[in-house]
Amino acid sequence: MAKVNIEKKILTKNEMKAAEVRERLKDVAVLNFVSSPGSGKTTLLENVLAGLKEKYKIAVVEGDQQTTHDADRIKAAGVEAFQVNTGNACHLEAVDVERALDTLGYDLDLLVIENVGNLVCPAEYDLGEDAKVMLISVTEGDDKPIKYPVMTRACEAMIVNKTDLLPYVDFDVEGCIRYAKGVNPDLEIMTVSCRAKEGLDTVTAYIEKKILEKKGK
Ligand SMILES: Nc1nc2c(ncn2[C@@H]2O[C@H](COP(=O)(O)OP(=O)(O)O)[C@@H](O)[C@H]2O)c(=O)[nH]1
Ligand SMILES: [Mg+2]
Repeated sequence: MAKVNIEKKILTKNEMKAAEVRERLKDVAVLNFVSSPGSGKTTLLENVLAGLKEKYKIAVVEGDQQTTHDADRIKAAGVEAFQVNTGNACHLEAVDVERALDTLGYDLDLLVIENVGNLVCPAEYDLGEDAKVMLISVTEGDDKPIKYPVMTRACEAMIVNKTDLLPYVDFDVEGCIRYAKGVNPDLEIMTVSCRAKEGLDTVTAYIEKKILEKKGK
């Protein structure tokens, strides 16, 4: 007799919550920014969102173990922000995003999530986002995309930041991109310097494309 194997993936509590968040944000572009601490996530958001906020309704969920520094910086740039302090935890969970949205509201064009700074556990947690975006700064070493392949594979785009510091560090941009593409050939790559204000238009265009894709649905 022929045997049929029926396998059903059992969703974790976080995956179920992420699905709920995704459903409620089905017309909103949701981007989850991940990186090592200090790569420049908040600086990039301060720069890029300041322009986009003139056209779109934007909110930011900030994740850090402690302090409200990043939410304060985003608010100072004129964008709504909600700080989640994760205490001992190394990542945000979908329930944190849901809690933030209770305050921020769902009437948005773009929700940006800045995850807790590390390239390990945020890779494993779906927050209901459309895409994860990884930052790497040139002071970190160009091999990070292959040292943290789970994250590299989980991301849609990688932004290489702090290119103004290239003359002072041993960082091979092409080599870094080669490592990254070796792990995830579809990765979209952008290079920027938030300090020198270079490449920011490319990031703005990427985010705007994500907003318009969701609006078009
Ligand atoms: N030289 C240089 N410094 C930068 C650049 N972008 C950010 N920084 C600095 O890097 C540090 C960490 O930035 P921050 O945005 O807080 O990083 P986050 O932890 O990833 O959010 C700050 O001192 C920033 O001023 C850049 O393009 N060039
Ligand atoms: Mg930050």
